[in-house]
Amino acid sequence: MTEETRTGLNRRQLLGSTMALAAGAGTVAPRALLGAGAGLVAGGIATQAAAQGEAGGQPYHVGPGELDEYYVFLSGGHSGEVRVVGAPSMRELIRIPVFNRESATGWGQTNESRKILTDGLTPETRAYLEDKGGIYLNGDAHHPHPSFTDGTYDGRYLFINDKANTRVARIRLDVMKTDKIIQLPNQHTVHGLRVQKYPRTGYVFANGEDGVPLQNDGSVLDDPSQYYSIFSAIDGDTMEVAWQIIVDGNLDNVDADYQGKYAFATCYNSEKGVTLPEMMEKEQDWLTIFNLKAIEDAVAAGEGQMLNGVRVLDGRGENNKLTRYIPVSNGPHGINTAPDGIHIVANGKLAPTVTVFDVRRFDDLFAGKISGRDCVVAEPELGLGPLHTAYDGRGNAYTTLFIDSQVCKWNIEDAIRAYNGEQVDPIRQKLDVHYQPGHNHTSMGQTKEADGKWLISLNKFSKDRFLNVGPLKPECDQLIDISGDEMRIVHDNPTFAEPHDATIVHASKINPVHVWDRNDPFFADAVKQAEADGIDLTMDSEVIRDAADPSKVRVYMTSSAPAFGLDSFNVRQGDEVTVYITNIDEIEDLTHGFSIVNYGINFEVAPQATASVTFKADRPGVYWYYCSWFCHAMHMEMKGRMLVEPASA
Ligand code: CUK
Ligand code: CUA
Repeated sequence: MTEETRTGLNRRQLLGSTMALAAGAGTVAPRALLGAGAGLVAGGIATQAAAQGEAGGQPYHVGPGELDEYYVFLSGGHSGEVRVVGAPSMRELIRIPVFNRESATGWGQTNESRKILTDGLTPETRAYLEDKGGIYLNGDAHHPHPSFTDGTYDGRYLFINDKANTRVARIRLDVMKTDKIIQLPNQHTVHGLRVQKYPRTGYVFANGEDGVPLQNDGSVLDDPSQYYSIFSAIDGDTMEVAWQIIVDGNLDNVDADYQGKYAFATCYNSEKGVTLPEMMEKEQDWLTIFNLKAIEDAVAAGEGQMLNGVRVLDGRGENNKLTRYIPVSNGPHGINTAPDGIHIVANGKLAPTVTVFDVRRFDDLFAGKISGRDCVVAEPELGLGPLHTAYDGRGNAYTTLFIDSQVCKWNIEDAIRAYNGEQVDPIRQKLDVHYQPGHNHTSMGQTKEADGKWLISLNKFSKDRFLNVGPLKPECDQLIDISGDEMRIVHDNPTFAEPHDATIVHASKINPVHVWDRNDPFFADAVKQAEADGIDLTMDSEVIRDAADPSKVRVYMTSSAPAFGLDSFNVRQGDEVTVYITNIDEIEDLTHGFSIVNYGINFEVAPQATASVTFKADRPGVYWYYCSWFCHAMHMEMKGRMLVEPASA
């Protein structure tokens, strides 16, 4: 039942009447009343709190100057970035560039970011990108997941995958900057990504989706029998691949248990097909379970093979000691561990059911005492296109139904009773969402501290939901109040291309710094070079020509509102110039930028940071550089000239 059907009014009618009422009431925000439609109709003009109380809801309006209770980390999808949003307001707080090239921060242009973007590439990719600017310009970010300690978020890192170019990135949550990106060798695409919950992260699990030859050098082409999908575990502390497992089928999504013993992935295309009909042939695919202890023992014993610097083990087939394959209906998609630490739900996608496993039975499964299907404790039929499931910590699960455009709330214990033959309906409510939901996520719902307050439904289609912007529509994120017995949509907002997944983290778990620490490793290379040149970055502004290679020039400049340390500097046409800007302002939020006109250069320098860029001064003439972040009343005057002397003919 939707909000519309309960109140008997559609959104626009309600909005219209609310506007009129709000005008009379003076202080009542239209959005607050809109969400509390039931209260409004029953009681006329009501304050937000009273209206929400009557409807059994919780406050969600965040007024000007008020802070949100949660951080939401949204993947930017094929934008390649991570977006940080506050909940429940859904206000966008910041974007963190990761796999993309970003104009405001200079991500992909500064030396600091290029080092992060290039250090972890495979040698083959490095060679491939050599004449293409050295970095990938695209990324397809799907699954943002923070690091855990003891079953809940510890505020250290956020990990995210790039499906398009087989990369995994780590973001430091203290500064909200990407600090490591690695490309996985031997693997082709990274789709599912989640992290070890216990005892800590620990491992970052990364699913290889597509199968390719192990040595993908052209020696094997159109022979799918020699294609392999790979499952990788990355050490979250070092960001090195710990081990890889060759598996049967294509891996889709992954999750881990609360015991630190198993990771498990949904798997489609058990047929190993390369065309759609081939992939759809069989009725059943698998849940693939990885036994972490058995894998670590095999790695320690030197089993398997070393391939491109990584220990690769074979986890194919029945009764190998590393993996088990449990049959589930054709094409399962999401896999989600419940906060009870016991139940795991694989979402049917092409089947109307979800399959519930009891993780406590996996020991016996690996010991050969029971069969895979003996681990299944429920299989409720929920509706069409179940993709992902979230939890409220009160025993309920919330599954997105892609084809039905609904979120289905159901009770895990009742589903188990029904599976055991009792006459109970586990379904509590179906709520229309707008439209075609993919992932959903509850507040703290992927931790043992699931608090059952909010659910976000990430809908792939928005259709008529917002002002038309032409053929390419935004996606639609909807915030749903799940604190009461009934789910209620309280807010929706458009998003751009396209958040697959999100994580809702209580603000108390994240403690970002206010200004940079001058000792931060992010700009340690610049500090080192300056020391070698006898420069104190926080004091000196100076041009230094390299003694060993006179075509190299280093320009050191402080920035302090409203002036750069140099009004101008001279270089020669053809010089390789590196400009180091150090923001010596200590005031929070006083960010400067550095842009050189017609040289295609711009980047940010936040308080106490150093940022640098290297370029060839191959255009002679006068080029103004200016501060690109509005920092001061005399921000427009914060500029200087780069004078490029023509090369002598
Ligand atoms: S996937 Cu996109 S909706 Cu990449 Cu997690 Cu399911
Ligand atoms: Cu510095 Cu604007």
